[in-house]
Amino acid sequence: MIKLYGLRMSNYYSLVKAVMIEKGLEFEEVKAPPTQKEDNLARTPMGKMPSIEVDGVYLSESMAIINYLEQIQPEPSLLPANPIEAAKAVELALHIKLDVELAARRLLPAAMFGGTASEELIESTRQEVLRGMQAVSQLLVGKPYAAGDTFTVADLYLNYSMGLATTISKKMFDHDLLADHPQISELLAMLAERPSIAQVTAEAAAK
Ligand SMILES: N[C@@H](CCC(=O)N[C@@H](CS)C(=O)NCC(=O)O)C(=O)O
Repeated sequence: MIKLYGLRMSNYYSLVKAVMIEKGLEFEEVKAPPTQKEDNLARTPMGKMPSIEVDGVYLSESMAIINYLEQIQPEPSLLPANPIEAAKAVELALHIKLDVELAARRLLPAAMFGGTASEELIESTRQEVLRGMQAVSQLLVGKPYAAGDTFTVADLYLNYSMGLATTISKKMFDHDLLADHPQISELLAMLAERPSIAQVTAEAAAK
């Protein structure tokens, strides 16, 4: 059985967990905080969460894990069958992850853990996150899901990345990231009710 390492409070852990639920895979959750300790680094070389273990092999990075899960359990697929549509879904997921969430994360210590950030860092992050949101908005198809008519990895990254980016943006530069993107807000409301996502949310709240 697949072991999923990390903590339920992590958005990327939650994302991978939702994928396994979507695919009906059996898995065991193992509590593993992000540390630079040897055993954790063996599982996940940056010490981050999540990671999985399959037959004694460790794998980190949510996109690599999803790619593996997609191959061992192709149905239901989290990518459109058409190759270019599948690539567009991954493109959108990457822009959400790298240009919105990861950009905003630079201010995470200041926003949530009592750290400090220079005015320059706040302003450069603001500009980058807004540019990322423009890219996401340009690529987002809707109708009804992020990449088109089926639920894909793009919806998962949208669901699990926007919360953190929105919170950080509100706190650090008093900007409501979703205010100019009602289509994204509506999609997020729909995704929150999806059974896999609702289950992950409920279990994280229960601890
Ligand atoms: N690129 C990684 C990101 C994982 C990540 O940033 N995890 C966070 C928790 S949501 C973490 O472990 N942070 C602790 C750290 O940065 O040391 C992925 O997609 O899986």
